[in-house]
Amino acid sequence: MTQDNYKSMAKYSSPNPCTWCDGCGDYGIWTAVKRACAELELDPSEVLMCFDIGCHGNMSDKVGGCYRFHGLHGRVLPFAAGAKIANPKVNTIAFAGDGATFSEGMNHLVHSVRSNYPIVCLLHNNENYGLTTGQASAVTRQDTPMNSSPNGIPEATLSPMDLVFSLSPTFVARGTSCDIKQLTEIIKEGIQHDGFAYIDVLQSCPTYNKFMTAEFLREHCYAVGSDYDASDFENARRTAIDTSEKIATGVLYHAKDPRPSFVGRLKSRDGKKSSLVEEVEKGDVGGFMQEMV
Ligand SMILES: Cc1ncc(C[n+]2csc(CCOP(=O)(O)OP(=O)(O)O)c2C)c(N)n1
Ligand code: SF4
Ligand SMILES: [Mg+2]
Repeated sequence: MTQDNYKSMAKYSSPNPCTWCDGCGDYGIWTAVKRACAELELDPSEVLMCFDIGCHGNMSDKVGGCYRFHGLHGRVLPFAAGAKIANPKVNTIAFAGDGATFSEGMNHLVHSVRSNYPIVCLLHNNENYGLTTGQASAVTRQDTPMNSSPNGIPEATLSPMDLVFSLSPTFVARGTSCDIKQLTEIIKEGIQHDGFAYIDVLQSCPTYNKFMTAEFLREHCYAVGSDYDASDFENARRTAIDTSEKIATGVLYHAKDPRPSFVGRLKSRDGKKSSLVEEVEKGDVGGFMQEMV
């Protein structure tokens, strides 16, 4: 990072102290996202960060400068997509948790991938409901004792990559909270992608996830090499899903000629130079209300 990048990164800082536990992977993700925005030389006024509810969502006032929105549990993707449709010029990043996204917000994830909303989804995958003190989420490994399920959960564990690849995504990546440099590069590529960029971040949660520790991640994850062809869908799908021995990280799939994003396909916006937010004006709904009476 250059001296100028450090200065730009400071534009995204906040006076509020972080409240995450010592060793929490959220610190790494927090650093990587600010660094990515700084290295892309994005002015904070060009960035919107949307947060779900959870430990990760507590980042909403630990970053500053840019636009921020802290929504309801499981609903960050529709908020982020709506904001992007209203103002496509703003780079929009949605921070989501595994608990929220793969349960309450599952429908939103499915429709976000198929809609190809041009936003980044940074999935803080710590394999549990962190904020509510360590309950099992849909991606918690089966048979792992968790708070409120000391014998492990009876349900099968959901594979986020299997799910996302079944929905014809245009961008899929995996990073870890321990490798900030790699995660920064992934986020930069995701921001520049004109479509839905799903980034699964394996995040350590030393307080409640005793299995996927930082040491585990360092030992089991490897970065795909420079000879890896991220435009090969079937190979990407296999590489992403097979975590039996080692876990591939990096940009795993980036469609070469991605289908147009949701915003690019909106016929009603064809040829418009302005954005919806610029078109907002006062209207008289009196007549309409009279008809309703
Ligand atoms: C609709 C709804 N259900 C449940 C909750 C309670 N709740 C708040 S945070 C949370 C857990 C969040 O887990 P996750 O999304 O994985 O985020 P993490 O805390 O792990 O970062 C739960 C269950 C809520 N606020 N709203
Ligand atoms: S409970 Fe886990 S995810 Fe939440 S702040 Fe602590 S270490 Fe981080
Ligand atoms: Mg979680």
